[in-house]
Amino acid sequence: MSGLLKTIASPLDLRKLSRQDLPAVAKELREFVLQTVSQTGGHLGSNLGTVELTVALHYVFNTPYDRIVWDVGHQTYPHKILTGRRERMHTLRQLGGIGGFPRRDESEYDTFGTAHSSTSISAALGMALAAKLKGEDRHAVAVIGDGAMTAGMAFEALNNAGVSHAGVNADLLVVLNDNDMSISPPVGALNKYLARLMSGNFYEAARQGAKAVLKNAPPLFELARRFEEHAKGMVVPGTIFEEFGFNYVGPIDGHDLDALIPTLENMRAKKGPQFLHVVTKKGYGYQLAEADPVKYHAASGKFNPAEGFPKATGPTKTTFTQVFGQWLCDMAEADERLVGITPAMREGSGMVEFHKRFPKRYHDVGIAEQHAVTFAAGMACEGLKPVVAIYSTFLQRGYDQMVHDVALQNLPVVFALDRGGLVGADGATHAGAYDIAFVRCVPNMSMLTPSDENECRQALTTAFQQNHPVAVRYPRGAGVGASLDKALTAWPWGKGVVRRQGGRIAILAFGTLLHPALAAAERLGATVADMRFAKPLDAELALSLARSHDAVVTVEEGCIMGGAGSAVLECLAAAGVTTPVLQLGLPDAFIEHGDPAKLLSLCGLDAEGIERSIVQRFGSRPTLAAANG
Ligand SMILES: Cc1ncc(C[n+]2csc(CCOP(=O)(O)OP(=O)(O)O)c2C)c(N)n1
Repeated sequence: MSGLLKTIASPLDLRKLSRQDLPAVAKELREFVLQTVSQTGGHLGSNLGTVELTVALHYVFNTPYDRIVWDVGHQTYPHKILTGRRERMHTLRQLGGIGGFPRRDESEYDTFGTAHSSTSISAALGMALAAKLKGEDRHAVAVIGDGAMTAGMAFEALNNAGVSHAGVNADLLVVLNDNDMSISPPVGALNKYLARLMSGNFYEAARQGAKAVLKNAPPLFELARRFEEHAKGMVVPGTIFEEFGFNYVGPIDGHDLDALIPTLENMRAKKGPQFLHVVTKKGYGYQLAEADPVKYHAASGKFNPAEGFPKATGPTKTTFTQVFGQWLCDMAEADERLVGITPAMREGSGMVEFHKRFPKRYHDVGIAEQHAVTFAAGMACEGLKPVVAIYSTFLQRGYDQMVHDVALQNLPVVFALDRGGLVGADGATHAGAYDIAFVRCVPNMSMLTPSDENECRQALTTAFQQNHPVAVRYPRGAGVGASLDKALTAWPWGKGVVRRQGGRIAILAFGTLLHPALAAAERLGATVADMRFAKPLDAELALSLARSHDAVVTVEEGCIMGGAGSAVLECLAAAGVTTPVLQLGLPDAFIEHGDPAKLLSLCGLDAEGIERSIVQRFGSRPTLAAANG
């Protein structure tokens, strides 16, 4: 690292530099982001695209006294580097290292924890009004992408921010970082609207105008004001954001510090809700990422910046996501009522091929989980068979819609819940820890927990054949590598299977932890059942195993509280069966980012951990082994 960046221990140092130095800072910062991500993996394109914006915001605003809230927070690497974490960036997303998203416990500059999108305007509005109530003159800034802006929550916040609150107007600045991309190309009417704002000569004229105006620097403030008025005047008759009650400025070039800084200075001086529309390019400054922003949204591991992301070498294991994608195409072929719905996660949910082959039956609804679920409900009312592909963690957003719109009306919607369980480097915000608990308590809902790739395909087929709502949850990444039956075979409804017959202990496994459970059982001489259904629970199997063994152990990669193990306890209690039960699963704690295998081991959910817990609870291993004969 050369020159300036290493002199910046905090934004205070940045603010000591002259304006002329800032392009050099931005250049070094961009290089540092690229080098870091090439070693650690993580989000790339969005970070490269927000370098200048980050420099400008920390230069103009008095952070951390002034609050910057980053939406999603996947674009905060430049922010982390400028706010005292440069030397720890090599630990990014690793166990004990710094997180890939803002965290209040990591830095006072991380004003609000994010990772699920579209929360920034609400949070920043709360901060802005709190400042007013407390008589503080701090500013609150929300930085939100055009993708995140498609969510209902962002509009709920805009709707609330633009009005006075008992006579008080929030001094809130919303910066829309418009790069014309979500993870995949953006969808919806808002996107078309933003494109219209930028179309024609308007944006180019504003850009050139800014440059011309700002050439003869002082007094900058006045010139910036003129630029702003110039820009504003060109948007006739007022933007949708003005209709919401904001003072709209833009669009301006988000890579041009000479446009960004005076405009931000100017807007900082204004009272009431302000809206700045900034245009950036995802992956800016790194040719490969600019050319293929979908691919370069995030790196899964190390790469050589000169060569780009490595090509897969040799056969890689099929992931559960790929199993789902293949199943979706096969089932769509077999049943024309199938429609596939994704809230902006085409790639992550394995739907690229389905989109290609069945474009009319593919629906990317934007980052709008609530809408995705109710939209599916509407289609189900009309006799279609919707499959909502949604990460377990993001279904949390669509919970009421699942309860009120789908389950209450008993509509046949399939929820394909990817990333069930721990997710590794993305950490607690993305963990699919609660789905078994929050789905199974809802009447009419069922919850299937396949244990391997082929079971995943079978579970999806089983779910699709029902005439009521069913969730199928499967984890991130690959499983044990089970080979896939070509046929679309369904399971007998509500039935588990005994996978190993043993003695005293019966392990009831839900999902992919069946395999470490089998390994532990091998050493303990225990019985193991693949329960397959967290709901409806195979009560007959659970009760017969409880009655024929001295102890029952439940295993799941989900929260213990209310999870599948709880279902077993409820079943035993209802039948008056008093066999002791040990519940293994995720503890009542948020599990941080890190290597997935390490995290599972820390939670005691690898084979050794399962064995250890059983021995601790029910006696030493030799005794058990001897008893099992
Ligand atoms: C509620 C929710 N749904 C989905 C996601 C997954 N996700 C992360 S970033 C992203 C795209 C965000 O696009 P945009 O806001 O335009 O930011 P950009 O990456 O383009 O800078 C999505 C869909 C999420 N973080 N939160």
